[in-house]
Amino acid sequence: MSWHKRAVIYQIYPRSFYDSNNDGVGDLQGVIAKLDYIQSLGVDAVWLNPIYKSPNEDGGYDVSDFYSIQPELGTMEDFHQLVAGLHLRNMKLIMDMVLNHSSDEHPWFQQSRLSKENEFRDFYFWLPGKNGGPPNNWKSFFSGSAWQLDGATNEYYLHLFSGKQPDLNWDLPTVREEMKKIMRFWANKGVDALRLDVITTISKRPGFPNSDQTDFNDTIRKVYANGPRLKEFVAELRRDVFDPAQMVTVGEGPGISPQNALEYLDNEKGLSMIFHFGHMFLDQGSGGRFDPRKWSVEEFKRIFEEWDRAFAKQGWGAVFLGNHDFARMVSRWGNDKEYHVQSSKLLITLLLAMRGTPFIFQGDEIGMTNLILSSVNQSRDFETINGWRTAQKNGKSEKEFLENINYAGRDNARTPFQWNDQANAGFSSVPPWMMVNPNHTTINAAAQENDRDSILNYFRAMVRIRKNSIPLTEGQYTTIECQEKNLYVFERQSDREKMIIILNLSSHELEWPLDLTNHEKIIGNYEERHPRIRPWEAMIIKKSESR
Ligand code: ISL
Ligand code: CA
Repeated sequence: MSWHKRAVIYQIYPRSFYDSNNDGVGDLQGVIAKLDYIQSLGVDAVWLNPIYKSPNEDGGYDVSDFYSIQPELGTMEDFHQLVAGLHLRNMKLIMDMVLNHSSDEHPWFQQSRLSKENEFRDFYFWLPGKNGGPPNNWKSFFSGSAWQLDGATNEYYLHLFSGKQPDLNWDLPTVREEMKKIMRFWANKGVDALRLDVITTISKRPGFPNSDQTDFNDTIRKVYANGPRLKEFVAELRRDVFDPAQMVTVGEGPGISPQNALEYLDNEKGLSMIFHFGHMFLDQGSGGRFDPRKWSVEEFKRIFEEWDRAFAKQGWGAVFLGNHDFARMVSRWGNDKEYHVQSSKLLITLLLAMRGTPFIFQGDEIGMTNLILSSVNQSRDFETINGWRTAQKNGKSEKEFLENINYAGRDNARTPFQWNDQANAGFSSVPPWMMVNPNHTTINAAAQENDRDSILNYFRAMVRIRKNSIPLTEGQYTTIECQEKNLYVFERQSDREKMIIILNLSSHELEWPLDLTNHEKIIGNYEERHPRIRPWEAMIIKKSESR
């Protein structure tokens, strides 16, 4: 079984992890300084968000040089030291490969925009306008049109994200060869795996037809993602890069569905695993991220069940409840007030007991929460800042927009890691690039390190349990139906052992869904036994060895 199927993976957003040289920005030496902490979590690999040279309009996802390290994050020497430090501790490195677009400051684009005859012109998508406007009605993930008029040649170029992230033309063989060279370069530096940024959108529909979808997530699925040559491109990368370099891959798959995901996970020609977004769009209305909708535990449960069924026989899921693009998991799915500790532990139990490779986002192992911004000016996220421009045009008040971003904005995930209760949460000795969450005085790693009942030590215990349990790593998944709709109970079963995971995703006491006699408690987030299941109670039990 490939290492990735047994692994627990820790995601690091380096700018917000630890600032080793006190310039206010997290850096590679900061990650190196914390390698013993990372290893103490029991994780097997680190996914590092992009560290390439970038104007940093989109947190490094706008790459201007794929072959060099962003100066404020460190040097190539620091990178070599980080790889060595991880491998020394028997941990692997997953690099974030930004394939769908480059920065507009990349030399390729600087050339491409010069003239229609330039040799790099077709590295990107250029079209004349229509009826005095953009070539079609495509909207950016970051609000506004997905096209920008460029004066030099009076044509529009496509950018599914910000205007500083022009989409690369993967239909051009030279673009594919250039991207393969980049991946080989990093593979030769010891990178063990790649997280493939928005890989599902790299094949565009010929002729750029208008979108006939009103719901933005339908637009992603039916218009931007799953293009006609996507499967072909994935197979080509697998043949020319991933297999030769023996690299594991995890695709970021906005727009995939349980019905089509396996197309990209073929054993010989596909990716190793893929992030789906079924649950991550659950609380988004037709307007996308800043158009929240109520979600239910029932819906949440069915999504996990449906996706597990999709990967029951082939393919492999990457399981996550939060990352750098979404609100903190305890604030979004749990209760970050009176049940902050219990619900953090419950979500950790869910994440680490689910079938598929679990990805834990930095800070979720200590229960970091959302940040409350009091003004949009405090945001450091282009998606939010640009979203506010559109919201204002649509007459939304700042108060209403602030509610939206305080619930779903990406700033929530990008506050500096809370190391201790000192100034700047011990992240830096100077005020960081991004606001520190004031609750770092109580929620921080130092306060939890030696507390046996802390979220951090619960996470460590759950990692140990998962890695020593065949059912939890390899076993089949089955939902156990319950009367109580806020109870999520499922089984993980190998041919010799069965674990039952019981989760109360509510702030109410409920009846136990099954008789616990003859069952051994493996772990739980409440100590003593209780006649009813308590608010946000999580428990894993297994049938006692038959006497
Ligand atoms: O915003 C989303 C749709 O609701 C997210 O799914 C996310 O923006 C999308 O999946 C793409 O994310 C990736 O590519 C972006 C970058 O901003 C994100 O940080 C990255 O995870 C462009 O590179
Ligand atoms: Ca720094």
